[in-house]
Amino acid sequence: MATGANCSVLKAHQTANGRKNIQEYNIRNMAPTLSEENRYAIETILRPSIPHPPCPYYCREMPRLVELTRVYRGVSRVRAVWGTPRAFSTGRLALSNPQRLAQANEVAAMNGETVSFPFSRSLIGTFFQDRPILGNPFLEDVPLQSYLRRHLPPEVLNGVQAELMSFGQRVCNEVDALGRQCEENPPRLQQYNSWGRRVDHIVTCPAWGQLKDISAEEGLVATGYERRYGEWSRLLQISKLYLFSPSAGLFTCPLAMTDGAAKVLESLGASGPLEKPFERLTSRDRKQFWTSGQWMTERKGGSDVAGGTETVAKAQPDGTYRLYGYKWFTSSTNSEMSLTLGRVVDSQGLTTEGSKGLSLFYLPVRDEDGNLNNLEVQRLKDKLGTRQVPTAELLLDGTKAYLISKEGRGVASISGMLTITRIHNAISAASGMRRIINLGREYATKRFVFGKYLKDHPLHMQTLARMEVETRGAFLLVMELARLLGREETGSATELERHLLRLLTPIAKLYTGKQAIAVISEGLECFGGQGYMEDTGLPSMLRDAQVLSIWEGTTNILSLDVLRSLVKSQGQVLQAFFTDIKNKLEVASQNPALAVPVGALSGSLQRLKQFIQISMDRGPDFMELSARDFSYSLARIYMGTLLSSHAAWEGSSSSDVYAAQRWCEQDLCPVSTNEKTCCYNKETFTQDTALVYDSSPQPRGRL
Ligand code: UCC
Repeated sequence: MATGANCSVLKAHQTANGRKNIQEYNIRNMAPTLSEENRYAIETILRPSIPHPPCPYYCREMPRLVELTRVYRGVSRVRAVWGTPRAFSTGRLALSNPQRLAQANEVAAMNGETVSFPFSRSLIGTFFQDRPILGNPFLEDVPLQSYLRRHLPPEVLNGVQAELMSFGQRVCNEVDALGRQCEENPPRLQQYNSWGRRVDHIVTCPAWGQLKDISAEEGLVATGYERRYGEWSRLLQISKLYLFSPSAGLFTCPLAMTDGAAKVLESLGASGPLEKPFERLTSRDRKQFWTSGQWMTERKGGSDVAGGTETVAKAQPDGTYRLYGYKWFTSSTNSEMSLTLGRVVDSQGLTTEGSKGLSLFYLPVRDEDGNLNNLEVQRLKDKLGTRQVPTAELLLDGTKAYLISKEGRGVASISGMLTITRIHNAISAASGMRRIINLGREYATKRFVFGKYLKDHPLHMQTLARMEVETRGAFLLVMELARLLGREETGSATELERHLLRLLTPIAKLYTGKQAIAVISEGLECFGGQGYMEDTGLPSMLRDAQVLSIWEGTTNILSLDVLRSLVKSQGQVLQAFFTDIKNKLEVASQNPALAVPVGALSGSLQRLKQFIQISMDRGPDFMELSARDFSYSLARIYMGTLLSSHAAWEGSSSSDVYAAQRWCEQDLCPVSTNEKTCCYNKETFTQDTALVYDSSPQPRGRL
């Protein structure tokens, strides 16, 4: 039997039933034109006993076959001569035509070979596009490896690299499949047991529990608090989270809050009633490990916490409190504990309005007997993405809690938690971008279209390269936060670094969240229609990314937090920003290849300074209206500086230089550009409102 390019044997479906269908069809349709002899030949070759080796080239043969069958109609016998390979699509069209197939079968039969349907009921064709393969995400991440080599002292580097290498393998071999299971088996609420008793049990899939175990074993929270590597411990922890996040089925959400809660408890001394929870949150023992919730959002909203919190706290004789309220959005609600805000009721039964009335409480979700702590799960939220995470509405109805801040210092005390969860948010954003690029570039090496692989199409590579530049900027900003956090927590941070950490946290959260949505959306396009198919696992990446600009403070709320940090520090955070950039650019300017990006950054810094001068004369409304563009400007300038600084390092590559050059081609200071067009003037608000509502009759009466 012939094989290879000259083979006329088409791969047949291997079931006997399938063959029977083909056989019957052929004989019935070809009967009028077939001689007795040829009909016999066809019946013989379609017998199930004949083996059918695969032939990937069969489609290419078909145009020639069609030609031959035309000749065949006029003559009684024909010799099969196979033609030059042609395009697949032509062949496939020919094969999908039953008449031609029948003729092809006949020709092949006379040559002693077998032809059968590739697209019949029993055979779905032979071309299958290979899926993108996830490799060890550490091995595949050159920027991460390069960053670690640049910053870590040699005695730390070896240990960190080895740990990340083996963890990367675990992510690829084990975590990725568990994350997928969580996506496919979302949590559900079992409100009553079989006997009608209210139980409010949140049922998660086994994979969710396994991810919790892995998180404990790998020290995904503990690493940040054990401080095995001193100031570099956060960098190791955050690198691990960065590898873990895109595979982890959103288990990163409880980890973010757990890390945030541990930070708050540690800063409060982790003693008394806080000692045990702190140990649990930072445990590596899967049986001991707890996760924490962060219940801040009530019905009136999650942004205006000071104005929206209705929960009240009644003091008890034993020094604890009972909470009464309704929490509208509580994530990872099956955690063992939570931190939450409430208003302490005074002896006259009154509470204080606004931020000054809010205090911070710790509460265990269940009592010693395993019963819910006087709270009811009203329902699970129906979300666009993050469906793996149980998110619920909760009624607190006398929930026992411990006051852990000074009365009225709730927001200030929980802000330590917000810093951590916002950094986690940025980790998820940067790592989501990295994952879609890694899959996209792998796919580009095996997807063959328009005569070549995707990787050989310049326009496709341009798209991926633009995504890569965005991702490198985000990655460096996240790593810088990890470095600063590690230094702050070990007492080695300078004042400048502490200011930078405060300023860059909201900037990183707001900017990388937006980047992730854009880059991942673009990334889906790299797979064509397959990027839109749920069972590829790709669409959930976009759905999950959409939350990154929403939870833990929306883009506008975080822009206002940037302003808060300026006001609270009396401008010192900005001073630190300018000083740090100046220092980094001085070093980068030594490299002639970086002259253009350094020039662009210096120019943008000047424009930013001028804008700040202007805004100081214009008052708070002007600052507020420009807050988002202002934050974007800080983000772009700082990320460009980090890219240039990394490119100036002697161990950098030409790609690092190229990434810095490309980043700095964009408008690095949009706030200055927009100020020139009077975007932030008083009249703008009126014009914006008129534009938005235009001739809409409904709200006109209310304006
Ligand atoms: O809970 C949610 C979902 C949970 C799921 C989490 C999963 C995370 C996973 C991530 C990775 C996968 S969502 C809830 C989201 N809500 C927020 O993030 C709140 C957003 N709103 C704000 O951030 C607001 O701006 C507030 C709440 C901070 C505004 O409150 P106030 O009370 O009006 O603000 P004040 O009066 O300006 O600040 C009160 C104190 C001040 O300190 P003192 O009194 O010493 O001057 C501020 O300096 O709090 C301090 N403060 C801060 N300190 C406020 N914000 C900060 C901050 N960011 N850092 C340091």
